[in-house]
Amino acid sequence: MTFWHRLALGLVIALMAARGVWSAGAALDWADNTESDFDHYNVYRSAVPGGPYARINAAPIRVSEYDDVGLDPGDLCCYVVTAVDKSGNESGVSNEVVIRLNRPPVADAGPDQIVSMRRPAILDGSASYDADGDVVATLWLQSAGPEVELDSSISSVTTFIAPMVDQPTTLAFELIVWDDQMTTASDTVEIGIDTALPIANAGPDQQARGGQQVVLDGSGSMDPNGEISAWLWLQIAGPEEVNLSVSSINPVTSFTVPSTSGFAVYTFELHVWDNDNLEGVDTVNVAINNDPPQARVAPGGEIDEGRTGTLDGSGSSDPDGTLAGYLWMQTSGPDVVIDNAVEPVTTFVAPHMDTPEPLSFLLVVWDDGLSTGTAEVSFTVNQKPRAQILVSDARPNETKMVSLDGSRSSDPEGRPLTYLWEQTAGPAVALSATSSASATFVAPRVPRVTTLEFRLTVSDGRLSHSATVNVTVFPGRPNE
Ligand SMILES: [Ca+2]
Ligand SMILES: [Ca+2]
Ligand SMILES: [Ca+2]
Ligand SMILES: [Ca+2]
Repeated sequence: MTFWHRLALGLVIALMAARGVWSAGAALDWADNTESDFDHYNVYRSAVPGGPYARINAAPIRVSEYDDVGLDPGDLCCYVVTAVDKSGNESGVSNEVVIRLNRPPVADAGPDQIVSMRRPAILDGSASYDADGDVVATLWLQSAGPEVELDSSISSVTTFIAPMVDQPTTLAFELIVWDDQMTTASDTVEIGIDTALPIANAGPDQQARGGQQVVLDGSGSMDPNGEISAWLWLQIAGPEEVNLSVSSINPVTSFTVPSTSGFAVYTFELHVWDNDNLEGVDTVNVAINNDPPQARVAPGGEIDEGRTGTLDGSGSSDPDGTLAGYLWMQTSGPDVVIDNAVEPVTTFVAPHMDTPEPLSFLLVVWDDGLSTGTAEVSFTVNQKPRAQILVSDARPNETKMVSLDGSRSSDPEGRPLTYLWEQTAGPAVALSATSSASATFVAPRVPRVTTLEFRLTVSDGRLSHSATVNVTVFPGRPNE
């Protein structure tokens, strides 16, 4: 006789439900007993861990597996197994295997509904749940009525457009859900189509631009068994409230799209009532897209005092529409007159300035959707240099050396100057230089008091300025 005390540690027990087909039982499996006088196994079950256990096999079990069936979902099952030898001796119990049977999910296809023809109907299965896990998959199947196309058959919430029918009609849908143990549940919902309700038709969705007039046309609304007797348009979404022109209680109304930059959607609801005072509703979206215009101005640069400068914004553009206006404004520097501030290309006259400062202009452009763009341009104004002459002796005697010094001449921008000395009156003298900052000459012999005149012209390379000086020469030798 062999007393089989304890099963091998390799005992294997598996839950049948884990194979995805069953939540009402468990499939047990364990290691074979290989002793020569082995006869059969017994399987015991308890609802609480550790027992007390009750035997669940009616007949001796000759193989090392057992299917326990007919249980309730959610039950806690604690199993042990024993071996019995040919003499009827029973071993001690094996290790305990504890299993919680899967609870199936609960499908909820939502309440039955009545909808009017051509209106969207919503199938809402989002109340489905799984008490001990998650709903991991959803499937909608139509089971009755004229076939419709679901927006999605695998989303928990989906929609379809109620078809046109001649008489009241019921569509039925089955909702199937799966839990994470691949156990399924189903529910059905009925959608009735009412042929007495009026059918609101707010027209197809539209696209428009800022500033444009949009017509909302509900004249396609109809009543299957009577006539439409009242209309009402309501705005239900949009970045700002619009004025529905004329009247919002007519089949056709309109509004002017506010200016917008970027993308915006306005949504309107059309309510209609029939001669039985039954109501129908439809919505329409008006999508507004307006990319802002891009202001571009030709580069500024340096401009000479008194000259005409050009402001050129003709390179501005609108990526998705047309430019509707230009405005030039001066933003820095002494005020200048802009020839025509609303033209893409215009001019101004560079002013004289006591101290150099940049002239800046801002161009604002706007598009057909009244969206704006700006660009700036700056000019520096080159001022005239100033010629200045210092004379060493404005009243020399003849033969005296006289120097003419133009080095005090200056340019407001500090540009390097070029010089030009000329004699403009009196008997000619030989100037030591004509293109240096300074020059000298020897006072000529004169029979009487004689006046010489010299002119210095300085240039900054763009603009020039002249100064003159008189030198009066007296007869007779200088004193020294
Ligand atoms: Ca479950
Ligand atoms: Ca009706
Ligand atoms: Ca635009
Ligand atoms: Ca200058």
